Amino acid sequence: MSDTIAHASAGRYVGQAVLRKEDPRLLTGRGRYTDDVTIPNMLHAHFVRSDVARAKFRIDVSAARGALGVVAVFTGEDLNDKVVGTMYPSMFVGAEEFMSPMYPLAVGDVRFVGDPMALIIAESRYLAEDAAELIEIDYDDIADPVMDYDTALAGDGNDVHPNRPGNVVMQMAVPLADDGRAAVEGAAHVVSQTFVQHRYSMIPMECRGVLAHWEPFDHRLDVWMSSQNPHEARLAFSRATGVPENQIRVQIGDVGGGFGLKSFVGREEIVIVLAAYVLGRAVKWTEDRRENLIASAHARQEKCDVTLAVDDDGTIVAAEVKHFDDAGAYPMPGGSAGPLVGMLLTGPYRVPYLGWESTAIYTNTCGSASYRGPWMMETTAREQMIEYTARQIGLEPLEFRRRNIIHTSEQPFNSAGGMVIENVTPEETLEQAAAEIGYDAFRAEQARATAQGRYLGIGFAVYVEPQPGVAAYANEPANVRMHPDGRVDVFIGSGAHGQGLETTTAQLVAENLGIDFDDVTVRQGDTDSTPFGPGTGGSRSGPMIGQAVTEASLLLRDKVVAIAAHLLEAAPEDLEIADGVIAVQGTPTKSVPVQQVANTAYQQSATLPPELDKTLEVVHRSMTPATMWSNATHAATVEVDPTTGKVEVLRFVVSEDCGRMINPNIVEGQVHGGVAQGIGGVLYEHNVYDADGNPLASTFMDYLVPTAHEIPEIETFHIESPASTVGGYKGVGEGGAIGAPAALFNAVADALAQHGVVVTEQPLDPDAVLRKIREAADRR
Ligand code: MCN
Repeated sequence: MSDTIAHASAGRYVGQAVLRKEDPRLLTGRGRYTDDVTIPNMLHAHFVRSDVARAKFRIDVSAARGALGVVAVFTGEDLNDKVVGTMYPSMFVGAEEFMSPMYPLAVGDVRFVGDPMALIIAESRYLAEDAAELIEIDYDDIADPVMDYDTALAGDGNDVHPNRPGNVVMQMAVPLADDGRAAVEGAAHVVSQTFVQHRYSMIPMECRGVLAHWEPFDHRLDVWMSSQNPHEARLAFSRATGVPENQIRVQIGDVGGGFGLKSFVGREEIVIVLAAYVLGRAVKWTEDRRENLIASAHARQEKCDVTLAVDDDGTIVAAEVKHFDDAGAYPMPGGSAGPLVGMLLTGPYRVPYLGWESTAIYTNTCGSASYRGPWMMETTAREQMIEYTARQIGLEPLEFRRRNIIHTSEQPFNSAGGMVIENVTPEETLEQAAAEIGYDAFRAEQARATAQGRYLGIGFAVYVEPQPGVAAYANEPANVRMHPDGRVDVFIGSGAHGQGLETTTAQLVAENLGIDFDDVTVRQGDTDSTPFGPGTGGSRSGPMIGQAVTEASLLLRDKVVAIAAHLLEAAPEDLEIADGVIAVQGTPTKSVPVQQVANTAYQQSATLPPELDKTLEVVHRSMTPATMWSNATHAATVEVDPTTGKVEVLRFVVSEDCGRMINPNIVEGQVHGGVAQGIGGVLYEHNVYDADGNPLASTFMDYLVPTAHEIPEIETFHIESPASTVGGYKGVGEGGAIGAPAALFNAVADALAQHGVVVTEQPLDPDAVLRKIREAADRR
């Protein structure tokens, strides 16, 4: 291992596996989710959705309007013009041309099964759903839906949105330069293959939900919603309704998972807020699981045509990729991460030349949204291509990686995709994962098993993950306030949705202020009390909340120490804080409790010199460093049953580097959750459609989410290398879901390759695996 890798030592709280503050509440059923909030006289909403993928429609809601308990029924014609500004969230304002037209409710045309056509508001959800039976809908001109890349890009005028001709959401390219083309032409091996990833999605335990209340006399819009991004939501509601931001309060409470789905405000959430605004009553909508599965957002349906040019000695000399992304009918912002897939394709490898093109298309399916590592197709395609190419040119995949991986000594490394990659340890994690999974021993066991007709395989995935620092992500706030009793509140601009920020944020404050962990309260997810923040996304809370909270706590510490220095008649630089007591270094008897300092500042301030700052409060905003990266290697072993096609995951090893860990327990939990989603994605989960655009997985009987039985123990190892952030933290939340699919896919591909079977497409459910085995047998 390189000696540039420093292993950070644990502090009193930072680096410790402190038990999660939120768990007693959440595990005893005392969490407060959006659906738990009630307001007297609130109304309940139900959406009427399209049953067909593509049609013109007429809707008659008159009978429903007179139904028992119904207060209002809105169609697109009634509601859409209530949007005074834009439907686009702030991050993407100005980039509307890259996005689908966004209507609150469908008008005239429906574009996917689940498209919201009307909203019924009634005294109860039951009455609203009963009234839906009275709505009459006529569908005309049902054209064949656009369901695949070829149909979408045929250029025959068969457009999902007439004002988006050619079905192109976004297309960008940086072609291979002439030198790169020459490198391909001169290479000993040029290998091309297409890799297909299928549609699966976020599936949070808590579906989406929103409760909105407009108080016309106070000019006050109160919104409770299940969100990863309360401030962004407030901005979106302000733009849609015209209510100024400071008259809108968004609170998120506890959030039962988001995984990217709740990063942005969806059509339904805008519709509920508009309806509450129009009616002047509180309106609640809680998405049910069927709606969540067919109409919230989908992800991952992408394919890549990849070419690698390789010299005789196994050195990669150039790469080219054409990426296609099915964004559905109404992609959400962040739903198509195409340019990142292209730019990141070379990942942790030394590839001198890269050409890329990325195209996102509209289809008559549920729109896409960002899902935990939304650009992860670069890892899926690259890591599958690495192993595929290695087999084609007769090299061990591990050896092929070793010959091309970027060493720490080569960093900062300017990638062919235009990125500056630094502070990453791909080689170290690769070697750690290979050692921990017992690579050589497994290969020997595999050879014996293959001779007996068994299908054993091993696969790897190595990736480097950027934590973005652009637009709203360019800064992160943290405000810290000490109370007269010495306890501290910390206000962060984001809001946890499962990843434990209440705990890690308190650890950071306690560590840097030298106070007790239990004396810190984390305030989050309420736009009235917390500073504007960009929410959680891009695995940036660890690095950026970590940095902002560290800096704010140290600024507050300076103020506390300055007052203590006066009380102790000592120089501030001679003081230290530990366990809530400030003492002169080397003379512990000369000390004062933090609580006494706080009490003096607030209640006996006249006893302090006028020049001493007595505001024990810090308002802080931290700027994002130019580059932030983390990285990991995943390795899996599997056995495939050639008679049933079932894949058994034997072992799953992760070696990750998120820099200094704030809480190793939480870091490992993040890795485990992401890997479970990756395993579920490759083997079980599929938002499958038929050719007419009907979703075939609309319950958990059809959409298979893995349980503890399907997920093996995930063995997690750490490398803590330096980071660009204050505190040394890098992101980890998305990584599990980025690396796991490719590692598992490669393990299955390796098992099948031992018997001459080639796979390049997900999912790898038993049917698909068996079909591939039979096709290969038929060819022999
Ligand atoms: N952490 C740490 N040490 C580090 C880095 C992070 O202890 N060196 C901790 C953080 O303090 C935080 C957690 O690990 O508690 C994840 O941090 P980070 O990687 O910064 O990611 P974010 O907090 O920004 O979370 C977002 C990320 C994304 S983008 C999705 S999507 C996601 C996720 O992580 N969705 C999740 N993790 C999830 N976990 C749960 N349970 N539910 C989701 O919906």
